[in-house]
Amino acid sequence: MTTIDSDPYAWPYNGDLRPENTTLIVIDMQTDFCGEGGYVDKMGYDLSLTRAPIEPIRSVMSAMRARGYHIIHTREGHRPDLSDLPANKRWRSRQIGAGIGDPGPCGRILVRGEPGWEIIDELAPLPGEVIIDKPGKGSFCATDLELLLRTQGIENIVLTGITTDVCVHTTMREANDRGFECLLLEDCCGATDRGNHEAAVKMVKMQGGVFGSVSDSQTFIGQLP
Ligand code: C5J
Repeated sequence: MTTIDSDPYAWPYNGDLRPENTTLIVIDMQTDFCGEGGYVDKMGYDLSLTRAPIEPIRSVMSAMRARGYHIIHTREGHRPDLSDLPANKRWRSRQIGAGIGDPGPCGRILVRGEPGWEIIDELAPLPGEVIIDKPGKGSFCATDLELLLRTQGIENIVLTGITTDVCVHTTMREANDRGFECLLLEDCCGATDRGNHEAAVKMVKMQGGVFGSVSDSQTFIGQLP
């Protein structure tokens, strides 16, 4: 029986925490979401909020790599011909002055292969680590993530990345509904608004842990088997 001190329950619920059945997922740590000239910057949000999780994620990723846990990265982005970009998503992004597919300081915004779409150097995937390219906010929609998790025998998912209230939350909800046991590491996530980050963390803890449980990087690293 191995668990991590978490709120509202010690995670995972069944105490079965092993490298073989557990993955870290690092969501959308791309220049477009936390780098100068990227999508979030163009929308005028405070980059310090989405950059805050970089160091905590780095520590968690290094501890999990050292113990042989699965590591999965995701990237939000669209095909260069924008054939997978819903018209309403493009229209809304243009409303706020950061049109997806339009040129910007880091190349075309949220387009696969452009500099802004790349994962930041500090959290670059190692060769052999899984990268999921997703056109939407959730990591399960229009990807092979679920197939990969089931094939590898993964039951527990540790969620990190940006943004807490959008892609991290959507992925956590999708995973929870599929029966995966989820842990959110609070300081390893960030949102474009501090209040939204706090609200998103609080939502997880309702109803006895409606989407899973919540811990932090130092507690997690200190107790990880
Ligand atoms: C957003 C994301 N916020 N990665 N994407 O549009 O959360």
